[in-house]
Amino acid sequence: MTEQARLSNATLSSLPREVTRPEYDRSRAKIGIVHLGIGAFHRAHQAVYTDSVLAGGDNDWGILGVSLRSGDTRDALEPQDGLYTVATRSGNGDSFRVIGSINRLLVAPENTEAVLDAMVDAAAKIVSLTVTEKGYCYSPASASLDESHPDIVHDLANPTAPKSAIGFIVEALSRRRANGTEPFTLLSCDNLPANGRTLQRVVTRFAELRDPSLADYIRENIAFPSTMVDRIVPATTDADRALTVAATKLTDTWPIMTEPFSQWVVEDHFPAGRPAWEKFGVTFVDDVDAFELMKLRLLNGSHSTLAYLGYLAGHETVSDVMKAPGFNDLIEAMMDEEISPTLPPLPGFDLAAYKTELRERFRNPALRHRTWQIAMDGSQKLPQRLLNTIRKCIESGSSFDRLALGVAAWMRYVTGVSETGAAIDVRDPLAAELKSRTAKKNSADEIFNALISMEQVFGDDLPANNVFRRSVEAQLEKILKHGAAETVAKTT
Ligand code: CS2
Repeated sequence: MTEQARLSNATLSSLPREVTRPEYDRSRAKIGIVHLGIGAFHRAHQAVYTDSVLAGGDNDWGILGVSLRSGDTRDALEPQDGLYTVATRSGNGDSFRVIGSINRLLVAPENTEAVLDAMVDAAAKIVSLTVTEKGYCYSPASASLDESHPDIVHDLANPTAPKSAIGFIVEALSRRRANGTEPFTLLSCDNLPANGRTLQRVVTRFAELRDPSLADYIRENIAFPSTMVDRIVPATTDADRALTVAATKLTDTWPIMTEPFSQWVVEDHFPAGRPAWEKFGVTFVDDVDAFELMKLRLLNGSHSTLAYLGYLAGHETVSDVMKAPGFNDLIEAMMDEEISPTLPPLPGFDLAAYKTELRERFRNPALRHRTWQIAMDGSQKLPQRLLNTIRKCIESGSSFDRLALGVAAWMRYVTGVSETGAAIDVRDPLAAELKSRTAKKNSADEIFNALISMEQVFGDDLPANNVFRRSVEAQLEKILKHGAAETVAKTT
């Protein structure tokens, strides 16, 4: 087989007709958005909506993508002029679209000043983030800044050469204030409850520790709209790269695989201006909290539950898990009986249809979304996905055995040994602590006791709550005795 040419501005015109591509003059775009955390999710979601804005003729909203850690994305995309392919995959077939909204890429540890310069540039009106839960350098249970976090300690000691997203944001705002440049809007696009307010809390606290007048400036001048983001984006594999070359006849070293569904609900508070994203499917609302809670608890809560139980039961992907005995019923009952009653009302919203569609999305046979991928960073995900929902059930005196099964599966998973005795590659910022806490713990009460005192995860209420203890321990007991597959198959 001959080597295919690389995707780039120069080769765009050779794409097969059925591949959608930027038809606008990319060179005219100004950098209006600096995005921190230029990973697969951003490239499948906000960058796609913004590509449509640029195609619509508004050149003010090109994206500068910043990686806060590794240079992988820059290395893949720079030779492609920032272009990449999004493959939208489902049981009905695939479609391919080349996205042109990423105009420049920077790797923060290699080029701190260039990142700060871009953030200070007056044309940048929005700084957006997908840095995942752990990128907020907070305690997940309380959602307040973790002042002992190594990156925060570093950034407070070296404010002009930051490492964390929080450090970059505060330094850039400080420079804009000093220059008299209008501030930008901060747009969190991570899966956190009230993500705008959470970002505001950690940013303001960090600024307070640097200089209280800077914190006042931020309180008075900076907008932090909350958002709910939703699109399933599995990690790209070599098979996906081959699929993309076959369809586009060009080599793309980092194409993105995703599903047809995409949703973005945003609070409309952008004093410095924003793209007309509403023309391209984004919903603007006054208050996003109810949407965010619905999505976090129903989608992400179910996802994590399927991931831990499914991994333990030996399934590689979510669609495999959904086919295994009992899983669909478990998730359906968990959504209807345990999660839905905890959700704030969303008048006019068809919740039943939303839940049915969610399960359909999990079944998408064309997406190979690995249970292991979703299982990552559980210590950061559990509070908002499962534990807050359980708190609501405890408050109302209703049962939550299925949610407890999800928590128990996480506890079993982080012991680091699978049901066949193989090692589990537990990826989590607290992996070392999880490992040492669970070492040589075998029974349900030993494992539960080893983990429940992690205040960052369980707060100061759940460790003392006997209803919680009884329910989670009982489920953990079942998983240990019968294995995850049988436990799920028998759960009604
Ligand atoms: C997933 C999410 O990896 C995970 O933890 O639950 O990334 C999920 O696919 C997205 O939130 C969907 O919008």
